Amino acid sequence: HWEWQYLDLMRRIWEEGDERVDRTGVGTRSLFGETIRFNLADGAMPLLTTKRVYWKTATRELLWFLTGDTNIRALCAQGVEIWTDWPLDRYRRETGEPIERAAFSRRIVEDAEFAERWGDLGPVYGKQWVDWPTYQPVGEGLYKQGPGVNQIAELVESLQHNPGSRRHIIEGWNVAELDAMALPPCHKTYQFHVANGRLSGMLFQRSCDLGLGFAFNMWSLALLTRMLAQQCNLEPGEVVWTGADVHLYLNHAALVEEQLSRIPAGEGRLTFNRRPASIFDYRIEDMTVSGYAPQEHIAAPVAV
Ligand code: UFP
Repeated sequence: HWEWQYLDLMRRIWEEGDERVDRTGVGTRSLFGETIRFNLADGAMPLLTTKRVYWKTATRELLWFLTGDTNIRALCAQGVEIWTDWPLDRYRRETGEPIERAAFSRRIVEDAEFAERWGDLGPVYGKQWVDWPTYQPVGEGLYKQGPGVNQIAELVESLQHNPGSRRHIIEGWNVAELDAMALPPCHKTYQFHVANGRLSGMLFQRSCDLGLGFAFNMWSLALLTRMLAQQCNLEPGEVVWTGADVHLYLNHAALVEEQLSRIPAGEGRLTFNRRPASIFDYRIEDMTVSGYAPQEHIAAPVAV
């Protein structure tokens, strides 16, 4: 079962990882430079079976990236709170008001002006993926904003018309704008590869919370690859996940112990209910996952 790659990595990090102080102050054990592979043949998807993975949440996030949106409002409106803590933190810091997360999220959904003021994450993935800023010289040392680059649209173009290219890349790491982002991209670089009519996808993730983040990041890599394959009339190939700083937070001991006691079994499969007109037209209702019978979800604290 492919999932042993994940469980073995979890065990290795917990037993042999270097203990380090991290940005969040929680502390981690970490290994540097790890790979996990998965074959997408026959609709198979890399969903962990040793705990329930909320794939719809990850899917809604990916679809939100593709709209170019960087405001959490559309996510909160769908009950997706994975980005809420960053704006919430800023709001509490800047206003001193000890608002509850649920109340903050509700206000974001109900009050458009409030969302405008407090809900934006800065130029994170969505912005960079579909509207990477460009600058045009207009005079001596003067520039004006040029048209944004839609990396996703260009990727579909290049996969369709120049499949042999070694430049099928989506980049999130816009160096000039990192300071303005709530969180610099973790899943920062995707590269795609076409061979024998099959599309494979690879992710370079600079930083991975193996206990919480990985399951989402692996799903999204596979889903994006499947969507691109469908749009480009290619068969799904393989996904290759690579993590640079792959870590377990020290407060995830209970999760690690529980998950390592479980045995992976079965496999989730994904079918698309239709072929949307473009890569930007997918909706959550277009996706059906079957055969996914995971073990119970394991909750663990998120380090912000
Ligand atoms: N993290 C992930 N995957 C993600 C994401 C965040 O694993 O998609 F957005 C984790 C990695 C790390 C933390 O534990 O969030 C980001 O912190 P830093 O920027 O210091 O690496």
